[in-house]
Amino acid sequence: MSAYDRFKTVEVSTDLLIIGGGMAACGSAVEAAHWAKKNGLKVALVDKAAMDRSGAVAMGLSAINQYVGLKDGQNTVKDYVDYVRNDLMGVTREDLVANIARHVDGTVHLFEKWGLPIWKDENGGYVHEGRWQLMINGESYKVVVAEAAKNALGTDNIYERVFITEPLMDGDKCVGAVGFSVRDETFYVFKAKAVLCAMGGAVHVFKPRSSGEGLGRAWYPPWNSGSSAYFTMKAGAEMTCQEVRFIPVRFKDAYGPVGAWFLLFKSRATNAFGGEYMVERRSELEKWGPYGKVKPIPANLRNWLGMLDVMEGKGPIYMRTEEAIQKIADAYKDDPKAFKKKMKELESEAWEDFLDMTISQSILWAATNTQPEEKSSEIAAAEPYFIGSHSGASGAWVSGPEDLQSADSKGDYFWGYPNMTTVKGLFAAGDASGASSHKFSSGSHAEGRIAAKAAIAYVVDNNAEPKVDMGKVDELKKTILKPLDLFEQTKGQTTDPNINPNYIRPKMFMFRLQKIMDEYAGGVSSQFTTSKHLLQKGMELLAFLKEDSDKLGAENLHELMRCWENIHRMWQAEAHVRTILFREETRWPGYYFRADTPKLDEGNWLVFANLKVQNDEWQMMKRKIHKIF
Ligand code: SFD
Ligand code: AMP
Repeated sequence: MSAYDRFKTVEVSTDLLIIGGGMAACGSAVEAAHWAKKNGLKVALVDKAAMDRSGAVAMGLSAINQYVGLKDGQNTVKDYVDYVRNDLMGVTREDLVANIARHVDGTVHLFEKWGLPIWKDENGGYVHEGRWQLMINGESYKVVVAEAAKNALGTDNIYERVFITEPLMDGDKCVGAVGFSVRDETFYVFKAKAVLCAMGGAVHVFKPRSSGEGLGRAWYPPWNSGSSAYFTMKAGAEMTCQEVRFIPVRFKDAYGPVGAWFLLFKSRATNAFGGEYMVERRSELEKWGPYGKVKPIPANLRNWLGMLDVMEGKGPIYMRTEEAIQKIADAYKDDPKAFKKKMKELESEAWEDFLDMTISQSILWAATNTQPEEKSSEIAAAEPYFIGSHSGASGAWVSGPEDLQSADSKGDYFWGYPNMTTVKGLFAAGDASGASSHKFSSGSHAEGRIAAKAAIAYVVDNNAEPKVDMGKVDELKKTILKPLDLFEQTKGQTTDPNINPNYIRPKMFMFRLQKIMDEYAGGVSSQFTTSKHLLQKGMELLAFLKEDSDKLGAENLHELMRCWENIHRMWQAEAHVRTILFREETRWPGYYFRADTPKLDEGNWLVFANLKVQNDEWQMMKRKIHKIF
């Protein structure tokens, strides 16, 4: 029997469908439940994993990276907008950033109310890692946030371990989604009056530094596989900033984050000769327009200065953990007892930073006899990620709020419902929405709340039953399940199931995609450098890959998910390559360098590079940047 005949079909009808169970989706759930109750509406949520530990915050986090401190007058919304605009080299949607900034503190207070331990100082104030960041004991961060979401929605309305593959459309309106269970042979059809996409970012589009024995280790998690980008693009939504990948500098090989070291411990990074690239290469910053002169120096430029050292053979680059710890403890050097106590405290904070969010980094320290108070650790630029919530910006182009528009921006940035994409009824938040970087875990949750409130308002205004073409759903069921049949029918034709001319297994498909991106689109192996000619060649190879995606084979449900994850990644890849090609300048050195257009071009390219896919045609377009604050 074919998979199509074997799989039972389950239909679920709801008013609002939230797709994803991560930070943005959990925020959406809490807010949607509140407004749905007031309006007698139904909300369902579907996650490919188990919400308690799904998404980027699975392992926990050691800081909340966005807290504005409006009530205490620590900062203003404008301060945050200025910070984000500068960090993104001038390319940002100020209305979206401001909307999140004015709501994010409330989200953080909710986290605390729900039980998340936030560090306190002796006066009862939050302990800051940096200006915007709060230290937390965050190993159970996701469990705490998911519990609130589950309580709000009720478990009957939550579908876990269901992988969403495609949007359902009624003309230009999104009316639901289809997917399959990764535990039993069930095909799901969700029909909804509005859909909120929050399926995270994309990892493993590029070849990772960790390959072979280390494959699967990454900073951002590999289960963030491009579903948000695919879903919104397939629905026909306009996308933005698809060229703005994020490359974080991380502790080498286990990807421990650096924020706590640079900001809390005030550590320096030095090269093998003891030189400090942030000091020695300061003059390089002159080349990057007004953005080289701001504080903090944009993340990509900080990367770039370190990369110049590496390219000159001055590596390894080290995080000087021992120096930073000694410097802090030095204040107690005249009191041996206090000194010992402080050293113990610093040592435990250093380990906890990683035990809270990147456990493998602590394991690597243990395995290499690294005591951070005695020995430096290597840091390196990681592979590129697509993550609109952190320091990248890729995602769907969404409407901003009406009250934050200027006379100029309103026509371009506002179309009725905050966080609605250009597709009717389709909303996006977190990594799924673009041009509003630096929202992180807290801002993604806050943005989820904003989007959910707007989505419920949309349903109240457009309360018609979704029209779903069941013939089309049937076709989708056949296409989605096809890899299972292809594998089953042809697996006996060779002795090794990995090598078979009839199908390609998802892992091999992913390796092929990663090789193309690594070599042609500026990955780790090509020092993040590319050019028009390399990109054009890459496009040629991506077209062959796309052709072969029809031949993906899956041995079981788990592999079927892997097949679709990689198709989603492939679309993210194509959007990226096309947008780097379109933008004829280098604006984010340290994220990527276009060797044939090696300079910033403020005259022609201080704009958003957007795209849209319709009837398989990709359209590229420039959109104006409005200064509102
Ligand atoms: O230190 C489908 N992040 C940090 N944020 C902070 O606030 N503080 C930190 O300390 C941060 N750092 C950090 C961070 C992330 C990671 C991995 C590390 C360190 C090691 C960033 C935040 O985590 C991030 O900004 C938010 O989590 C983004 O939220 P959101 O909701 O956009 O994405 P998600 O949480 O990953 O959730 C995605 C969900 O979608 C599901 N999903 N469901 C159904 N069908 C499909 N096809 C699906 N595809 C995905 C997922 O299961 C998940 O539920 S530090 O480095 O800066
Ligand atoms: P990271 O651990 O690198 O993700 O950083 C956590 C937070 O600190 C993010 O908001 C970063 O943008 C910020 N950050 C990290 N390093 C620096 C630095 N050297 N200067 C200023 N901000 C930083």
